Amino acid sequence: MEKTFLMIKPDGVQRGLIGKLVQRFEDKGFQLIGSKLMVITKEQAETHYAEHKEKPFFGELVQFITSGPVFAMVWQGDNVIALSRAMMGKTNPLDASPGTIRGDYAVHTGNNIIHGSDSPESAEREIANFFKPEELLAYDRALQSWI
Ligand code: 3AN
Repeated sequence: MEKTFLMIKPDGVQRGLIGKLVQRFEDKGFQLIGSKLMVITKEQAETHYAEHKEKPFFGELVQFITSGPVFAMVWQGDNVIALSRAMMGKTNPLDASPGTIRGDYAVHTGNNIIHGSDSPESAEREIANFFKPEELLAYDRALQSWI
């Protein structure tokens, strides 16, 4: 089953959006298999955003993501990577359609509420950066076969 790493960023946590955002992914039909509220270390942030190391906003990005608690999650389901990215909307809230998370809740690119892995390789790397294998639970859900 495909897995993805989703993270409600410090702005989403401060704005009290954890419940609403978890609800969206549950409503869609995905399964939450791990989650925790955590303050991520500078090292974890730099590993997570390594592809942006040369960008002018890198320092700001690391500063922001380590500035307060984030809600880190692992979700699973068919096509969960692409479908959760579609639910998040475009990176720049100016381009994010209404109805998407960023379209509904975000104004600026730097504070865009949520992160989601963009490929199976990123998902594997990001899950390993934030979770130990024993923090992910395999369990059956009675309604799974209806989705
Ligand atoms: P996404 O989160 O949609 O995959 P990425 O991977 O291109 O987007 O960017 C990672 C994060 O870096 C974004 N979520 C955003 O917080 C930040 N970011 C991207 N582009 C900019 C920018 N031009 N200025 C400030 N922050 C940016």
